Order: sequence, then structure tokens, then C-alpha cells
Amino acid sequence: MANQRTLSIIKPDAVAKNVIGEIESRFEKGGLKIVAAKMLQLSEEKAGGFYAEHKERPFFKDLVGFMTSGPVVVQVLEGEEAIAKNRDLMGATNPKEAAPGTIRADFAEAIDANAVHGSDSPESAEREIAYFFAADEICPR
Ligand code: IDP
Repeated sequence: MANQRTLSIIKPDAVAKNVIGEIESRFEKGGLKIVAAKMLQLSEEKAGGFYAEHKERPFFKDLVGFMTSGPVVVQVLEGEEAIAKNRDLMGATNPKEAAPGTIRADFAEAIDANAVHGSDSPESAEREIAYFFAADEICPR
């Protein structure tokens, strides 16, 4: 098993619901360590750049609008198989399809307001972590 890092975002809907702590607790209880974290208000440019791979999709404008609708918490999670483990803890993209007990099943309302983001591959994780964090903002422990 490989020790990995992954980029996690607690999205504006979950921040507005005041469940940051409950979501962080899922990560910690799931064996992941938070090794970097900050709260940010994303600009349209920053949110659009983050989701650049979706820019031709019909939901892109709404996605950027949602991601800039309030503050987010961006963070780096570290642990064994952290990328897959985080995706397991998050549940399916559409909360209506997310397994019981996952973050999206418990805290998200809809596919376009689904509480959390998590990198989906080692390549995405590397790009996404560098998109938000300088090397000296990450604290291995
Ligand atoms: P993921 O967040 O589970 O990796 P992606 O397919 O990468 O899912 O999509 C990125 C984000 O775009 C999703 O989390 C969701 O908020 C939004 N999204 C994806 N598909 C749709 C859709 O069909 N309608 C509205 N929003 C969508």
C-alpha cells in the first residue's frame, strides 16, 4: 500500500451548513491526516481553472457559480491509499446514489451541491494540490 496525498475541498454548501468539523472527523476517523488546510473565497477565475476539464460541459457555468457562492475549505489529506480512501469516504458524485454513511449521503442535497471534492487519480492530486498549496504550506507529520 502506498502513502499518498490527495486534495480535498469542503464545498460552499457544507461550509454554510456548519458541518466542517463533522466532515473533518470522517477523514480523521477514516485514517487520513490533514497536513494542510485553509479557508478561501474562490474567484470565478480560480474556480474555473480548477474545473478546466469540465469547461465544455453544460453544467460548467453553474458549477463555477456554486463554487464561488461562499467560502470553501481546501486541504491536503495524507495516508495509505489516500486518494481512493477519500473517494470512499465521500461517496458517489450524486448524493442520491451515495452509499449510506458516506459524506455525500449524509451532508449533500444534490449533484450540483455535493459537499466535497476529492482528487480522482495521482495525476489529479499532484496538479490540484499544487493549484492551492505551495510546498512550504504542507506539513507532513
Ligand atoms: P467528482 O466531484 O465526484 O469527482 P466530477 O465528475 O469530476 O465528479 O464532477 C465535478 C463536479 O461537477 C461534481 O462534484 C458536481 O458538483 C458537478 N457535476 C458533475 N456532474 C454534474 C451534472 O450532471 N450536473 C450538475 N453538476 C454536475
